[in-house]
Amino acid sequence: MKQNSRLLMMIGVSLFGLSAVLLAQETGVPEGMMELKPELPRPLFVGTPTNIVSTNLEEVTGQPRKPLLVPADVKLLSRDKYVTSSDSAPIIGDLQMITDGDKEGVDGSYIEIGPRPQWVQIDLEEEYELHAIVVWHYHSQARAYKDVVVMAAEDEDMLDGVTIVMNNDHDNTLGLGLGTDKEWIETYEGRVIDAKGARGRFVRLHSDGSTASPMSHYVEVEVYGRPPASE
Ligand SMILES: [Ca+2]
Ligand SMILES: [Ca+2]
Repeated sequence: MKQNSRLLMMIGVSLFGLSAVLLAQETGVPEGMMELKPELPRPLFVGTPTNIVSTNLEEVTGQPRKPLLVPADVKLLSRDKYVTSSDSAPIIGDLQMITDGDKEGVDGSYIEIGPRPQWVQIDLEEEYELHAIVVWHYHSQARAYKDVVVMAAEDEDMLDGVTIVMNNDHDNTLGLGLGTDKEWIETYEGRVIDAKGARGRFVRLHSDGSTASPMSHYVEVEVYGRPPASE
């Protein structure tokens, strides 16, 4: 009887080991990495709308997005961090709502700035190695925002150690360079941008209205990263 239970235990342990190996193979997540899984708000519409027209819009496939792998010690850095903007007096809401953790798409959860090109900027208070920036502009209605340029720098004026993390300003409206990234249709999932280890204390997000309005909107921005490796 004792031997039987030991045997069963051994089988159990090896099955557990096997399933762990299979799981690692299935997910394809290399050691030391993890899939970034931002907490998501409630969806306000379902399905992927195909009636949004814009010259630089990515192809709408209806497929779930590819997961972003980041180092396993990456943390959310931006919660409740101070936000400034080219428009210091938003038409709707308060700039600090961009980092308050509320990602709901409903009225009262987004800010409106603008019109035309504007930016918002988060001060992370220290320099970090950045791995992901997730942005929810507005998700109670399908639309695509224009001239989205995301950059990181050491200083608040974006002069020192500047990295352009993404740029979908394909015709250089903002004068920051020709962007090769695509516009996307906003959903409750937000947009996960790979920051590829860019360094910076300040993160600035540009935009220039959307397919729906000349104003820009933000529900939430999250910045994920870790302390830079010492040199
Ligand atoms: Ca918010
Ligand atoms: Ca443009």
